Amino acid sequence: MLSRALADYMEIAPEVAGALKTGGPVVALESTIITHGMPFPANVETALAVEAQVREAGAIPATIAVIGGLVHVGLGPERLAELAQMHHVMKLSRADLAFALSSGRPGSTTVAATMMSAALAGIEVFATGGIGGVHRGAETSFDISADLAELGRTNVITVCAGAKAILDLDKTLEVLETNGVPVVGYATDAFPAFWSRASHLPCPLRLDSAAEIASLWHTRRALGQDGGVLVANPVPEADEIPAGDMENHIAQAVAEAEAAGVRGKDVTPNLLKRILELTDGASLATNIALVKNNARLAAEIAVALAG
Ligand code: PSU
Ligand code: MN
Repeated sequence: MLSRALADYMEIAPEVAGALKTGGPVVALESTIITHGMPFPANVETALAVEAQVREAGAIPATIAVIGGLVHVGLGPERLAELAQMHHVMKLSRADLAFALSSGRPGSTTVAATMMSAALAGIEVFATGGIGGVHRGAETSFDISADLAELGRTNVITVCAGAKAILDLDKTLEVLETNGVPVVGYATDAFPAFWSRASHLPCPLRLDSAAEIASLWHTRRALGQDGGVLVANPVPEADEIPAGDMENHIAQAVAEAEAAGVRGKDVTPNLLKRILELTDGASLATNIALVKNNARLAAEIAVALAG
C-alpha cells in the first residue's frame, strides 16, 4: 500500500499491486530505452517482448514511466505504445523525477529514476540494458551518470549487460566500488561490455545462479546495508558483437559528438543513435537480445526472492 501522499503521484497497475501484496515476484523495467534508446517501432516491440520474457519466467513485469503527473508502475500495452511514439518526452533521472510530476510533463525513467520508483513501490528487482557510467573524458567534462550514485543508495537489484563501451569502463567500476556497489558477474569472470560479452576488465565478484544472488541480497538486508546490487549479465554468445569490432565505431561516434558539442543528457542517446547507423543496425539487434536476456534473469531472481 502506498502512503496517501505518495498515492497522489504514483499509480501501480492492479496486476502489479496484486503480486506485491502477496509477496509475488515482480520485475521493474525502465522506459528511457523506449523513448531515447531505440527507434520506433523497434522500441515498442522490444518493450512488449521484454515483458513477455518476464512473464515466461514466472514474474509480473512493471514498466515504469511518468504520464499525466503520475509515476505509472506497470504501463499496460496502450500506454506503452503511446509513450513509444510521443515526442518531447523528458529523460528523467533523480534530478528531474519530481519536476516531471509537479509540472505534468511526460517522462521516461532512466536507471536512476526507475530504481527510485521501484523502491517506492516495493519492487526489489529491475532489468535494464546497460547502466549509465563515467563517460570518456570525465576528468574534464565531469560527466558521470547519476545511475552510479543511485546504485549506491537505493535498495534494488539491477540486472544489466555491463556498461556500454562508449563509457570509460575502468572509471565506471572505480566509482561503483567507491559507492559501495557489489558488481556481480553472472556466470562470468569478465565485466561485460554491453554489445560484447567481455571487456578488458575482470568483474569484481561472480555468482552462478539466481538463488545465490537472492542469498547475497538477504545477507545485505540482514546487515542493514542500503544500496543496490548490480548484476552484470553478458549478452548471449550468438548475439554479441566482439569488442574489437565495436571499438572503431565507438571512437568515431564519441569524436563526432565531441566535435558537435553534444553535452549532458543528450550524450548517451546521441552515441547510441550514431552507433546504430555505423553498425547498419547490428547494434540494435544486439541491444534487443541483451535486454530480453536481462529480463529473464531478473525474473528468475525475483522468483528466487519470493520463494
Ligand atoms: N541502455 C540503452 N539505452 C538507453 C539507456 C541505457 O541501451 O537509452 C539509458 C538508461 O536509461 C540509462 C541512461 O540510465 O541511458 C543513462 O543516461 P546518462 O548517461 O545521461 O545518465
Ligand atoms: Mn551524463
